[in-house]
Amino acid sequence: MSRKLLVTNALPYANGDIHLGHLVGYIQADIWVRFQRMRGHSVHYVCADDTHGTPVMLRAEKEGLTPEQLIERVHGEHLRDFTAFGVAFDNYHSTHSVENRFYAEDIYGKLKSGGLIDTRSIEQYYDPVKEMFLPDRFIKGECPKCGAADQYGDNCEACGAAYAPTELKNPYSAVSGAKPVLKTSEHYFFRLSDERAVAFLREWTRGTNAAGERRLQAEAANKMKEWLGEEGENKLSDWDISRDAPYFGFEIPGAPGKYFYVWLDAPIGYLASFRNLAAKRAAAGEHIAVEDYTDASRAAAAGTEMVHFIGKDILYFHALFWPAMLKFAGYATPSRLCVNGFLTVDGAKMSKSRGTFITAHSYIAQKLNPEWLRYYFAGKSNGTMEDVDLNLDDMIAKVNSDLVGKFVNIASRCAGFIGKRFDGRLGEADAAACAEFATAWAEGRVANAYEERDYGRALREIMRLADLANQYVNDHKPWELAKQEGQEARLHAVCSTALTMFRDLTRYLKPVLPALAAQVEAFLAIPAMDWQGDWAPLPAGHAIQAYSHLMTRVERKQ
Ligand code: B3M
Ligand code: ZN
Repeated sequence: MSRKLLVTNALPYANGDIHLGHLVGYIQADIWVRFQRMRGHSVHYVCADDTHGTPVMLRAEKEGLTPEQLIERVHGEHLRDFTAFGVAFDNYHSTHSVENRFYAEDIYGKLKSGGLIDTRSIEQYYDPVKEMFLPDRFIKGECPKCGAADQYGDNCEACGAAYAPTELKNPYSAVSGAKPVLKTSEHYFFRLSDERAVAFLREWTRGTNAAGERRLQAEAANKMKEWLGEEGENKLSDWDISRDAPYFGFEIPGAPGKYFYVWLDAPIGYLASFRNLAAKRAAAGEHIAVEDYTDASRAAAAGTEMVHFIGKDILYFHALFWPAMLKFAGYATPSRLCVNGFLTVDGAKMSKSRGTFITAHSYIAQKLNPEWLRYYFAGKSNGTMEDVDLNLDDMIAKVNSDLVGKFVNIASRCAGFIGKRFDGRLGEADAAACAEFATAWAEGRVANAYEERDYGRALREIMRLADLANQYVNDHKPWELAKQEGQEARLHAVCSTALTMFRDLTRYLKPVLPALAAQVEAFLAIPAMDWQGDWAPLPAGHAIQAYSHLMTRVERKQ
């Protein structure tokens, strides 16, 4: 049965560059999407920039731009970077859009009529010079625990303590330098502590989705248990969803001067991007039934799935607030969260001072092949929330030994003979020699690993098969057969067999290395490869194109 998937990646903030740490999750999602499509499933893959909030507002001001100008420029940069790494969204939209305002207002309105919105007064630090309330990150002062100077309002980088901004000693505004004053204002809350929400979240965490899979990885489910507490317990607090003007965002209907907090409309951006995609497709004459994905009862009937790929730092938002908001507004809830860990470089956090903070753009500007990184990250991904470590020597070794040494090498040693000696036409492949390849395909070994997002396991199986293919070539030595009299037929069969094996390996690598796979499809003169049907060798008599080099080695100096 064909699946109907809506797949999303977390929306990057519009106030910063895409870096290699971001790319872990984007590459993981893109691989999964490409794999599902090869299987014949329908996938809509969307993302957007997360544009609202104080940091964007202040950064625009600093650059002498309006927020709209800033987010437009950053949108272009982000899309450029994702495209360069082969992360191929069907739509890359913005949370500052008419679609997002529509959904935000609709969801809020429904929560309100469901009795799940409250207002209450809270006291917060206010910058009397800048005349604005200060988010925790814009208040600095001395750590109440260790006394370190210039610490942020939420936690201390020197001793790791977490605290409220009001506990800071000698606080000052990071915006104007002024001493903040406490000021009261009315805020809007989403009543997450309502027993309906708690009961629903318990059920949602435990249950399975339309595909019969668990919605959460084991580690994420454990986190949820911790947050939700024991049966009968209620550990959830209501969620503050409003911010006071000045704020770059959407004004709350019926609440002048109050804006939706950026995290309220950020995940709604998934739906907004999807709706915008549908509008673009409609203009091209194609119909996407948006409500089959967004409306709870229609989604259940249509069997659609909504799958979110996110980093582990934003699990809380996606596993608590987001499903509850959707549920009590009558929207379809997420089928699955695929949570990835952080990127470390040489075992440590990426750091600007150590020079290990690498942006996507600087990687590309260095003329490094983006598929090297896709391959490396894939090999390090196992479908869990574990961190992924980038070690450059390891990456160079993997790319050179696996991709160049094992994979590309098979084609480069056999293709020339087909061109020179057989007019570019393949002979009969030796099916018996390909037995392990046929079995691997029939058993779906690689497919199962991709499905489970255990790409490391997929690549290990692919490289095991690549070793077999190289063994085959080494055993039959086409370069020697080519020099011997009367070995024409043998040479033809050996090269054709090896190229069939090479075709298999490429097909398996295609979700990870789409550009390389496209080059191979052109070289083998075959239609775009998918993941359907029975295993069969490349047919005898099929004409291929001249071989041209597929991938170069990474040099350390690069
Ligand atoms: N912009 C934070 C982040 O990039 C936030 C994600 C929103 S996802 C709806 O990690
Ligand atoms: Zn401290």
